[in-house]
Amino acid sequence: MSDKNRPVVGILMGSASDKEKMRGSADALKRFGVEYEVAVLSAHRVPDKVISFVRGARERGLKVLIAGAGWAAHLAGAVAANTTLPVIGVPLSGSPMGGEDALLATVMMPKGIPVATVGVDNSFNAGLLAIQILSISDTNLTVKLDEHRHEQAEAIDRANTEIDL
Ligand code: RP5
Repeated sequence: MSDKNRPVVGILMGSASDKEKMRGSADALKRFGVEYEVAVLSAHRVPDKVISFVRGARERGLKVLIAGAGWAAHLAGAVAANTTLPVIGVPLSGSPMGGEDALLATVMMPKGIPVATVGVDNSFNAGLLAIQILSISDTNLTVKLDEHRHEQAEAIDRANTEIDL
């Protein structure tokens, strides 16, 4: 595999049933032409596999890890505990608590092991944040991020010319 096609972002999820909620990360990365790999890795059901995946991640060329999980969402924390790569947590809805449980489990990391947490089910923002991190050393991505911001601003301008009550 040439370096160009080598995944630089890992999208991890606690269950295959999280797939649709995590699609936003893949959408963002595809839109910016960033290669990624995907894995289902449960913090509670296959803890050893989480460790071996994450400990080899930097060597395999991954630069940012995104981890989405619902309920008592410990995946992002377990991932962050085993790497110094940046970890972005996506709390997912689906439990009787609607994602508030996953939000608190993901965001309330103890001092020393950070997880950058996005909003409940906002996996697109996790992908975008991964791209922003990568853009620190990739000016091509910086240009695309500026274009994306510009497109968003244009959409607001359009809304202002069309808004009617
Ligand atoms: C699923 O269980 C959730 O959506 C979540 O991602 C997953 C958590 O798995 P464990 O890490 O608790 O096994 O129902």
